Amino acid sequence: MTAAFELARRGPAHGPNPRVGCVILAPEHHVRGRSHAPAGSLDDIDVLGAGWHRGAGTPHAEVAALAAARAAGVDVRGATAVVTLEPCDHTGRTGPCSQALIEAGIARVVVAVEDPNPVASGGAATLRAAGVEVVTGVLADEGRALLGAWYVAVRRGRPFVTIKLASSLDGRVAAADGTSRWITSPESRRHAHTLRAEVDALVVGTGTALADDPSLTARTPAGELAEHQPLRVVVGYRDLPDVNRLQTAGGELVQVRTHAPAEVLAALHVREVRHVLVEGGPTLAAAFLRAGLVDEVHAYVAPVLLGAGPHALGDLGVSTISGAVRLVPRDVLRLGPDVLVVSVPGTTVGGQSTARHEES
Ligand code: AOF
Ligand code: ZN
Repeated sequence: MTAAFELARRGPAHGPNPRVGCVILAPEHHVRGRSHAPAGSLDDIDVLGAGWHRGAGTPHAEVAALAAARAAGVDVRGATAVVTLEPCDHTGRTGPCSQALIEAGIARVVVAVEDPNPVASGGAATLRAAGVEVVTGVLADEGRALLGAWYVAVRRGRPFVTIKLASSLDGRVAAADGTSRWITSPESRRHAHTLRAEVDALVVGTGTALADDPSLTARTPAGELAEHQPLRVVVGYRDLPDVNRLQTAGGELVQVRTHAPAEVLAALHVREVRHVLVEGGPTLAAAFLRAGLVDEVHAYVAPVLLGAGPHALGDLGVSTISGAVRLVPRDVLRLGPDVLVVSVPGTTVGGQSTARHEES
């Protein structure tokens, strides 16, 4: 399974489909149980085929692994398929993997995570009904972590939401006269671009679009456009007559005419967007937090003091300290002179915040 995870990681982190890996083991493997093989090493195991999913519309991991075995001229009848996600049971962009495994004569399927996608799930039951032995839940926590935003988005039926804040040490995003370039360091901005290249949509409010005329593209450290460009989404009713950079090369520009975060997410869910990055401004970020529609907060903090000027976040409706939105820190990263704090919403248990867990 560890090797299947490695294969899955080769797939793209963005896009409507999950990252999935599959390894097909010779029939005698699970009988001999070569437990002395180091974790993740396939050297000592009889692998008949391996594959991973390369993005929506391409073969699923199981089909890719079966094709690799076929290309190598090996017989997979009676073999074990180790898959990071339950084989699908539907015809979507491609056919059902459950049938492909049955037709190939696979005898046993080992799965990390059950498919949370109601449209595609059911593969385990179909396989069992056909006489295939199925084991699920192997290294499931690691499998869910690998599926990341996709897993949460598909389970909740709405995109996973990351809010990005970038501010001075005193929580400001611009000086009193509105100038804001640059508060955070080049290292922080580079880091933010790597995240942009992994999400499906960048979301800003009309206020930010009109005031900053951002390009909302994912760029490489050399300043070129990254291979994958997320959708550029502007939320709000105002027309965008003068935006220039948003019209230049990059992801498709979409305006969602609403102020309700849930409606924004519903519109993007229809487009199979799994992960959105809300980049501001303060009003839109606050609206998502007030609606309880934030899964992760990325706060870039620069050792800069402004003492005046707008804040990173608008009114959350918190009037007294007991109402504070307390998050659970997950990661702290130093980026040049700056610090990135990644935190997630918590559930408060006896005054202590604990991270909200995503379970099957
Ligand atoms: C993948 N790759 O390796 C596996 C998937 O639209 P489709 O036909 O590509 O189906 C996508 C669904 O299939 C996906 O949401 C997930 O539930 C299931 N399994 N998908 O893209 C794979 N095994
Ligand atoms: Zn499939």
